[in-house]
Amino acid sequence: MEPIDAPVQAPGGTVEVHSYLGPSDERSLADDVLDGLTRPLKELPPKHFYDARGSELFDAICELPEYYQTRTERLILETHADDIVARTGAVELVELGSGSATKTRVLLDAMAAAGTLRRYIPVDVSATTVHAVAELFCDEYDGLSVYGVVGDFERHLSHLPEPVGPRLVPFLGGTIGNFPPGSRRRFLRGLGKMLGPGGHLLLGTDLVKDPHVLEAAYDDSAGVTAQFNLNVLHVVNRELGANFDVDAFEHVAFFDREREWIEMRLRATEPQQVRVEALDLDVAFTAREELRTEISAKFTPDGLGADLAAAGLELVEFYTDPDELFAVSLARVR
Ligand code: AVJ
Repeated sequence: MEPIDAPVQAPGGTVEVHSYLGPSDERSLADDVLDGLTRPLKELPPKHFYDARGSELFDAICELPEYYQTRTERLILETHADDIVARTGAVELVELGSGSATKTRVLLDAMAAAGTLRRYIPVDVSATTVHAVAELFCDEYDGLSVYGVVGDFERHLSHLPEPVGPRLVPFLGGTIGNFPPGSRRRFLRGLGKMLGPGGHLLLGTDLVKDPHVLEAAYDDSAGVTAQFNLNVLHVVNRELGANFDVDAFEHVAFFDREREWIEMRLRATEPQQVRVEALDLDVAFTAREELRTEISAKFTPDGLGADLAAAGLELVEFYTDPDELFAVSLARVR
């Protein structure tokens, strides 16, 4: 698919938005539900948490006392943004999934202050989001060019424009932890391919720590994470005409010490027969049967180095907070 929108001249800068989503992309939830609910161990990928309600709940999670990740990463970025910009000489920033505009602003501000900022490249599956951030940042940063890409950052990274200079690609929030180890390395290798000459990846990862601290972050006392987890059943009910009895599932979160990841599941409290109309699919849950909804990997510096190396990348700088709760790693192609 080719560009849908013509370049628009904006005061000082330019905005252009290209879309690569086709009809096949709407199949993703249906395909994932068909695959995931017919497996011997039932599973749904975490990307379907984020409808309007799910995104609201996630924003609420980020403010929870138990969920230290968001505020810690923000602090690390604020502390080291100038250093990151100085070390990379970055002139453009690629944003993968543009929900994180506040974190991006910290980096764009540092690039603007250093006088290097030329271009912003938001990539998001939502055309509305891409247009919104494009306009917002175009107004905010004088002379900024915006090259928006409407697409899935897991599949459409080959459509990014050629770099106009050293590129910075943040992948923040610990989202890399949602990938199982093999896909994680494959995805990181893909990111490496789009860095271009002198480009850097800026990777946010949660760190291995006391399991109680980790488990509290995914099972907060206000029950927000439980609501967030259960919301995926509402999504499937609404989008695919399913009839999950959401009240008959309970939230489960535990740290798998061997694999070093948090796992979230939904456990059926009683036997349940679920009909998914759009797929002409009937699924049975036995009492206490669990549906895995997310893994969220936690990292050690060594493990991170090994993943980066396996993806053809090398660590340039490892930024962390005083309590070593979270890390932001700067990496480049080896
Ligand atoms: C957005 C994937 C980083 O794994 O911590 C928050 C999502 N899940 N609480 C994470 C999430 C439960 C979050 N990521």
